[in-house]
Amino acid sequence: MNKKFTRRTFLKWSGAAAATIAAVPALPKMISWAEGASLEGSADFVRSYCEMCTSRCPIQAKVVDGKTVLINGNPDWAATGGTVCARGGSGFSQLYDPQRIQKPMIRAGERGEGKWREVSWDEAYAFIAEKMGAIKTKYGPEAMAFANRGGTHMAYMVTLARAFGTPNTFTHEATCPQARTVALNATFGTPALGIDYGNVKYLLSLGRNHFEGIHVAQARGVMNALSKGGKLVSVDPRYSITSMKAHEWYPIKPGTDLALMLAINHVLIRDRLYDEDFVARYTDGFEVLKGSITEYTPAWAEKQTGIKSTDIERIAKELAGAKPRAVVDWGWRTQTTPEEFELRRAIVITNMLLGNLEVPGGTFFVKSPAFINGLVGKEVVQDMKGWKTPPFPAPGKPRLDGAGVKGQPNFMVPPADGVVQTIPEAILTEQPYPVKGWFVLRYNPVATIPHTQRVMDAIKKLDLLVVCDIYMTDTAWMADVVLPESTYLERDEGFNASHGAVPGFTLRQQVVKPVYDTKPHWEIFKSLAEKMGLGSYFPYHSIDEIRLAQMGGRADLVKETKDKGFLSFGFKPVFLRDKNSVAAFAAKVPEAASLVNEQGIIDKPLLNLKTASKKIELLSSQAQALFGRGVPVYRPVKLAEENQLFFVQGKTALHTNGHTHNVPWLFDLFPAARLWIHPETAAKIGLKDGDKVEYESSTGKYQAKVLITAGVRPDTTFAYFGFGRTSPGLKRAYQQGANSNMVLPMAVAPVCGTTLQTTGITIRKV
Ligand SMILES: Nc1nc2c(c(=O)[nH]1)N[C@H]1C(S)=C(S)[C@@H](COP(=O)(O)OP(=O)(O)OC[C@H]3O[C@@H](n4cnc5c(=O)[nH]c(N)nc54)[C@H](O)[C@@H]3O)O[C@H]1N2
Ligand SMILES: Nc1nc2c(c(=O)[nH]1)N[C@H]1C(S)=C(S)[C@@H](COP(=O)(O)OP(=O)(O)OC[C@H]3O[C@@H](n4cnc5c(=O)[nH]c(N)nc54)[C@H](O)[C@@H]3O)O[C@H]1N2
Ligand code: SF4
Ligand SMILES: [Mo]
Repeated sequence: MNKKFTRRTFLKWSGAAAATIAAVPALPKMISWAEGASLEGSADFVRSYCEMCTSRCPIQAKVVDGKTVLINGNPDWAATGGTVCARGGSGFSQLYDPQRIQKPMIRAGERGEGKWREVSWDEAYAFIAEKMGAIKTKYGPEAMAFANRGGTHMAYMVTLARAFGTPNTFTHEATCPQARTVALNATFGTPALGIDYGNVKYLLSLGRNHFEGIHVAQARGVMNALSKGGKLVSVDPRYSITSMKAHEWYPIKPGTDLALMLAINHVLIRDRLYDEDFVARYTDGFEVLKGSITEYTPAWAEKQTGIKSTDIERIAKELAGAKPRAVVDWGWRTQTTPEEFELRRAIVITNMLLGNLEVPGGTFFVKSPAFINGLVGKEVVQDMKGWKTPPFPAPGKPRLDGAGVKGQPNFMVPPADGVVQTIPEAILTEQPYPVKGWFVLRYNPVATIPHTQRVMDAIKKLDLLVVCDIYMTDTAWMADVVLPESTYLERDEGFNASHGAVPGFTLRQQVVKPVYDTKPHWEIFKSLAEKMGLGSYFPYHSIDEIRLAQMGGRADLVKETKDKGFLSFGFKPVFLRDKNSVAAFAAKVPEAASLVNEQGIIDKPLLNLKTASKKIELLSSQAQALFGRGVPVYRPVKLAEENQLFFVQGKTALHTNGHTHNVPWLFDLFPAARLWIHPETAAKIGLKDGDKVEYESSTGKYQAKVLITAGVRPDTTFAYFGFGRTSPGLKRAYQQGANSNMVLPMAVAPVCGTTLQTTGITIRKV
């Protein structure tokens, strides 16, 4: 495949199959608004933020007679324009779903048999406290692992874990953006950077699927850029909705993006198209980088990627022509190859060669209160404080995954996130030590960590699995105790950091009273800790107390946020290398005026980074010293055997990861994903559209129907992620559509510790 696709040529080329490309199922059934709610009566509007995915967009919910009837975006939140996506708008379908977990439950039969005993909250806490106590006595506290998706739940979970004495707390990040995080850290000494999508002139996306992997503010940013004449180039082995909206689509061979980026860097450096002043002033290691890319010519990259060398040359030149408002998206879900650290580093380096840091339409450091206060050397913006707890006991053993542990392969992985897929390995192998208990919160590892069977086998070996969720998920189905949390529409919470080019916080507020016998996480953790004799670590009594502590006692800020749904500090977006925004910043914060240099910019922080050289490290001194990976180098990877097809996944606009497939409205919109297969490949296997197939990798197999479409490379298959659920407790979604993680292998990528979500499969008709 060596073709450039514009929208036009694509449609010509794909012929009749084009009609099936979008793969979005037929028109939705009409479903009535929140059952039983009348649209008459008094309406209230409550401002909060969404949790139908972790983009966490600010919302406004309309409540009539105590029932939520409509969810919109917060009309005052400019970045989303007061809009939500289809999932956000369906929040109340989840809220009123009778298939939610309605009461705490303790397993009554064999693990995974589906027999439960409904219990009181107190009995559930007592059960967990006793089992955790027994694990601690027999194996030590580190034999308990805690995993949580991340976000506002995190502080509570980590507090309980540390008080209990285990260092083993995890987020989902190793299955999602961790390669990007580690690459940004290696380059800048911080991962807290963003992209100013709305002002970009040229955006190159390597599988950043803005219009299906949705973050409303970012998607709107890209749409704004396009409407202002910006160019979008999509590189993706399949025709995503993002590819559809792009000016050009390149169906790259899976797992070869690094070759493309190295060749782009080659052209930028070979033709001196990079920003020489920027590179000289702010970066370190350019000469080593230059020496490392000489062989990575566009002709070489064409052989790896299937993208014509002339197109690679042109894209590099167009990027340079649009600089500094030219960006290569560093991606979100970074799981395409085991060489993901190198790929994300190469992308970050391209951006720095384009000199796009701290300018509108480029990349920027997130302006958290800590960043701004640190910059001006004084507190000018309120930051979160939190409550004081007694000191935690020192953990007796290091983390089981070695994240942040000197001398370990996962040293560069932030220990706050860890390498979550090592939990099942540790349970099964008892290495580096036995793990006997797993506390899982707002997280569904059975559905979302590759090699499902291995995760299930590990769970079967546990003494205790606690799951706190809203649905009887694939993981909850295997638990000893299930704790039903109130949904985001039923609970109050503390502040949520929502910083970007300006600092800001959002606030979750209860929209309606809990429908079932459920509780918010901050109450669950406090009660559980009290049962375990660890109550002093959770000294608050109410949500108001938590919020006030977070805002350093500023009742006025709490009130303002309750009313508006968010707290902003009246800043315009701050880009430190842009004269206009620096002038606006200095006018608002007089302390900043002395930092402005003769060019009218503030670049002190860019010359004082937390890297060894204090500069932007094109050559990462840390990755060089530890792993000999200072600059990105191409190591070919084998993702599929010769007789196999690549299997890749992506998000659908209508569902979230392993979360929403059982939500009534969303299930009705998209109940079951099919396996995409190219017409030529289908013909070779003798498949018709809609045929049922078995697909098999060296890890496992599964069955699903096929969708025959020219929107995928002939050597590749694609499925929307999150279908094919294993929990009979999800009565709608159970076994509907193509499962992904049944066939994906367990992997830990070098340096960044990410999983791998590409593999090779064979297909046969059943
Ligand atoms: N509607 C919706 N929105 C979401 C989510 C959701 O589940 N649903 N989840 C949220 C989360 S957690 C995340 S991480 C983000 C994810 O946001 P993205 O990472 O932008 O979304 P994905 O669809 O997972 O994007 C992966 C794309 O990469 C392509 N791809 C696969 N292999 C390769 C390869 O080797 N090279 C290239 N260039 N492309 C490849 C896939 O075909 C797919 O189109 O979305 C967030 N927003
Ligand atoms: N093969 C393959 N694997 C993947 C991916 C892929 O594309 N392909 N995508 C990866 C990505 S990008 C990510 S981010 C992960 C995501 O996987 P996870 O981190 O597991 O995240 P989700 O599936 O979004 O949500 C986790 C759980 O949170 C529960 N939940 C929702 N709201 C609440 C709440 O208010 N309280 C509580 N207690 N629980 C709640 C949901 O019911 C769900 O069970 O999966 C990864 N795994
Ligand atoms: S992207 Fe959609 S589902 Fe996710 S938080 Fe925003 S509105 Fe909610
Ligand atoms: Mo993700």
